[in-house]
Amino acid sequence: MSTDREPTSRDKLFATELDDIAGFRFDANVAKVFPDMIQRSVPGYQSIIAMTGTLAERYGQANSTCYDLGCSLGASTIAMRHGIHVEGCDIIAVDNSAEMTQRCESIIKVDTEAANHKADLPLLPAVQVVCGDLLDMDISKASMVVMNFTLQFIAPELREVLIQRIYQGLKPGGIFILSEKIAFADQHLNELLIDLHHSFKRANQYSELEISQKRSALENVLVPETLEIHRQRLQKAGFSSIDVWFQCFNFASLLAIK
Ligand code: GEK
Repeated sequence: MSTDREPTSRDKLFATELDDIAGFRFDANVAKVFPDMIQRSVPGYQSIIAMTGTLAERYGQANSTCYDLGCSLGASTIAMRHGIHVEGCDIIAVDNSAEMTQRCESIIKVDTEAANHKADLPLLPAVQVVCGDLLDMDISKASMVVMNFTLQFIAPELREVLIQRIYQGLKPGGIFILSEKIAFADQHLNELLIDLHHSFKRANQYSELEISQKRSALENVLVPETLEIHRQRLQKAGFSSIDVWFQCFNFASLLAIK
């Protein structure tokens, strides 16, 4: 029997030749190998998660809510949770994959138990894990909203309204962290950075077959945009201070402050 206390399984989902490569879905198979998959696939993932905690320490406000939109197994939520040391700051973690939220719930439970043992509990933010579409989430009295590698899965035509709602839900001085796979307007650069990303995956023991089948599965499911488009959308929503704080190849993280 597998439990969330066991080490994560190795991602071998695309290791054998598939007759029909269906569009990528965050199902039970993906949820099971997710930590291994994301660390071997996203350059800088661990730094971005760790910095999410550091930013939470700075920006988490008393009597506010922090949101993790597209939480998967709750890595960003846990980082925020341990960064925040103010009273009355809770966290809402949302994902529309039931397989992800079920596992996320048990991971959060283990985290709470560990904090309990260390008597860390008094200021440890409460976490509510919600299984649902982030597009339907009410976002209000937020001091921090995190979307680590999730906007890329939202239909491009719905992104502007979502970012506007995030801006409206943030308190003054609140922060939005947006991490994404990005595209480049210059075709040569775009191809080079995709190639460098594939080299990163090869270095992490993904085979050519795994790289190419995963790429096909993500086609039209993960839609990257340029940094310029992200910046313009954030500006249009009303954010005042916007910049990239991390980039490695075609993966970047922006922060935007209200
Ligand atoms: C991490 N942030 O570990 N509503 C809710 N969830 C959604 C939606 C939606 N409309 N669309 C996609 N998702 C995490 C990693 S993974 C990134 C985020 C990746 C969820 C989807 O189910 C998945 O769990 C997550 O967004 C994206 O820091 O796999 O590249």
